[in-house]
Amino acid sequence: MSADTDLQLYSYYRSSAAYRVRIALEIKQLSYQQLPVNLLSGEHRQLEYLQTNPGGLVPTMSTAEGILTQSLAIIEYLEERYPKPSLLPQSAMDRAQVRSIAYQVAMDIHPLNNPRVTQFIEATVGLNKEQKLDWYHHWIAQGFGALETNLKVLNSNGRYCFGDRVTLADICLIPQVYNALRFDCPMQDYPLINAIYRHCTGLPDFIAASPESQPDCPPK
Ligand SMILES: N[C@@H](CCC(=O)N[C@@H](CS)C(=O)NCC(=O)O)C(=O)O
Repeated sequence: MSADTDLQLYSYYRSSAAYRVRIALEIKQLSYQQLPVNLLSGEHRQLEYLQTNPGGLVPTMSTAEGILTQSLAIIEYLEERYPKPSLLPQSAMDRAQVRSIAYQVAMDIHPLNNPRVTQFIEATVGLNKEQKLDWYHHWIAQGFGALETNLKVLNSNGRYCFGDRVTLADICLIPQVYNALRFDCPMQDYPLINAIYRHCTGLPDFIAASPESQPDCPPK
């Protein structure tokens, strides 16, 4: 790991958005200090954290140049500041294809299953636990169904979403699959997504970034 950075990451071990940033940091071999924010106990809604991230979400990254929020903005910053190895392919079209997959996960799927959203519908619409799980499964099925087709169209090789190395697309997909498995989403209809998940979660950078490898992960 390179030691010439001054990066601190506010993270929660199970946060899929923080998991994205951790994977990017590992791939770029950047050293960073991790500052755990406990989403279960509500640390992210306390004044101290809100002063750093007014949206009350993780991740947040503190850099020598200032504070950054939003996982994709943080990853794009790392990509520009520390370009090698790159998380995007060469051509404009290929880069756009990779971003398209990444955004399907980060913008179309993930926001709908965020705890603050499911907690709100639980409290206001009065959904029970099972209905809340149905909500989660519904949006994963919609999102992963479209994603599986898109990956086929893009000729994914079943190891990575795009081309023959890790890109921003895998960085977004893997944490979302981790989450879907945690909530028992049926996964049998997504052979490509499953194959990419199996391959990438065996890579050392993904293992180091995984929830189970984080300092705030409770012991089993
Ligand atoms: N678009 C944001 C999403 C961040 C986000 O939703 N973080 C979740 C954890 S994965 C969170 O902090 N949730 C707190 C809550 O829902 O109360 C990003 O990519 O950074």
